[in-house]
Amino acid sequence: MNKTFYITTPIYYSSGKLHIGNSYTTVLCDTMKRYKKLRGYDTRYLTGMDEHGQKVETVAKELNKTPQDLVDYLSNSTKDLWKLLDIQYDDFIRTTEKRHKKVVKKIFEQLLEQGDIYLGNYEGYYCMADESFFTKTQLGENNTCPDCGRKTKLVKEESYFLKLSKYEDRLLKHIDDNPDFITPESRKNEVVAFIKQGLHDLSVSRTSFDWGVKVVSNPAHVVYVWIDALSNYISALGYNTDDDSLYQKYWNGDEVIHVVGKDILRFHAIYWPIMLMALDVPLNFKLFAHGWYLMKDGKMSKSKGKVVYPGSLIEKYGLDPLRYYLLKELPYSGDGIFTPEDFIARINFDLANDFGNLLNRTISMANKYFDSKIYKPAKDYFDVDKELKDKVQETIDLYKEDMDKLKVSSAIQNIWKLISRTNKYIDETYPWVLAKDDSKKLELNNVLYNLIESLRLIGILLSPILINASKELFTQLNIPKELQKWDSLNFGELEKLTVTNKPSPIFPRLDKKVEEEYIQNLLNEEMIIEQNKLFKKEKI
Ligand code: ME8
Repeated sequence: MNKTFYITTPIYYSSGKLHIGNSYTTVLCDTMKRYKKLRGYDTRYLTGMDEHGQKVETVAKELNKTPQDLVDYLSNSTKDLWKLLDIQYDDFIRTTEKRHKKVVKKIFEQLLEQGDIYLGNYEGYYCMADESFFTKTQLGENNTCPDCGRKTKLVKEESYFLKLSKYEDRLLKHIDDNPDFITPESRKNEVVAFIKQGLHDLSVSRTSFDWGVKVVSNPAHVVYVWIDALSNYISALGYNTDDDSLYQKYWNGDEVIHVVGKDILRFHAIYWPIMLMALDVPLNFKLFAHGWYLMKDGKMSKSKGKVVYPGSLIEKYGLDPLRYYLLKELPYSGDGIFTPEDFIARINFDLANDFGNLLNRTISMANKYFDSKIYKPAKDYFDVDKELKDKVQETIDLYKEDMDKLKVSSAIQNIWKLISRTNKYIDETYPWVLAKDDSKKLELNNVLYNLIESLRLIGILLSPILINASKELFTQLNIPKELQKWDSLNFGELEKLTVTNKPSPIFPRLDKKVEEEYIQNLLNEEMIIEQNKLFKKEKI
């Protein structure tokens, strides 16, 4: 039986249109799903929408719409976006769905019956944008939210509480016993430091608004949106229902990964495991917390207006450049800054010059010198043949290591080192000189074979990342289906082939100045248009 792999994105708030920051998380998970699938895993990819909470209720009111209208509109627009980004999710959960609410209700009642949730009174500060509670001492100046800087509101109400303190030691032990429970390491350290300050019991219900899952035994209370939202990871698998086969298979399977932004790690690394411990559900998951995409002047945010939308970039430049940019430019444990200059530079230098040109030159030479037909050589002819093959093997090994740890940016950088090495191989073997001497036919065939074989393997490694370009590479080289698979990831499996005689550049070079200006204008214009569309003009 194949090993299982279950990967999830956070479920996004239904309070505005998604931007490239949210798209990053979704593309990253998509890439991981495709990678694991390529390696033969039985994969399941869950994403969805967080549709309850005070923020949704407030935005809907501002728009003069019902919350249901707003969440229906945003869930459709999000699905359209994922289609555009060619996201291969298996399930899209919405917290307003019956299947989800049923499970949340059961979870809440069970924890209440067990005494892990109890009724008390809450007094503290609430940040609606983050749907988070804070104590006075945690706040910034003028009672602002320590996470996002917005004004918080003093809340005094009857509330249910979840006993976090009871599970503090067990949680610390779990983190200690499972060194890769939270990665990167630096983020894990932040979580441990936070827990060690001592956990206060968490307010897990609200009475001052309506838009949420009602507590069954006391319907004046609505379940706190984070308790509701976190449950999606198992409600979508049918946990605690008549048919829990997906839950048994994937949650209790081999690998479960929740990918989250650093802003919501605390909820996933503290509240979620404690909920599961209380429910006696195995803590089978790992957490990967990534950084943010920033604009030059701060974090991208749905409500603050500093945003880059993926739609127009894809329309103008195609899908792969955006996927490449997003996956490459965010370092494993830091933040990244989106600029039009970098976006165009990545297309021109990495995609068009280094990669596209290598493919194009190789095919043109195969056409010109061998009427498109290339054979596997009987032996190596040059010292650099071995060097190239060693570099290919090293790249494959590093790729596996990186991808298994979600270090996709590093995997991409190593593939580009191989691309550079392959380009250098052309400069070192002088195929245009070999072509002038009829007695060097075998040497020349050897050069072209090695180039094509390197490109084939590069195509396999890139297939979870550049989904269209890798297909185009296989098509233009005429690589048979079975040699596009992970099992064929060995130099020399290709025997012979006839490449296309009509090569076309997979990434055309762009005019730097014109395109940078185009994106800059797009950013300025779109911000205004989108806000108007969503908040004023468009019927939703
Ligand atoms: O927090 N750069 O939803 P959300 C990179 N509903 N990633 C970013 C980003 C940026 N600038 N901005 C957002 C919520 N993200 C809750 C989650 S899960 C049970 C509930 C990504 O719509 C990042 O992954 O605010 C972040 O955690 C997620 O979008 C939050 O989206």
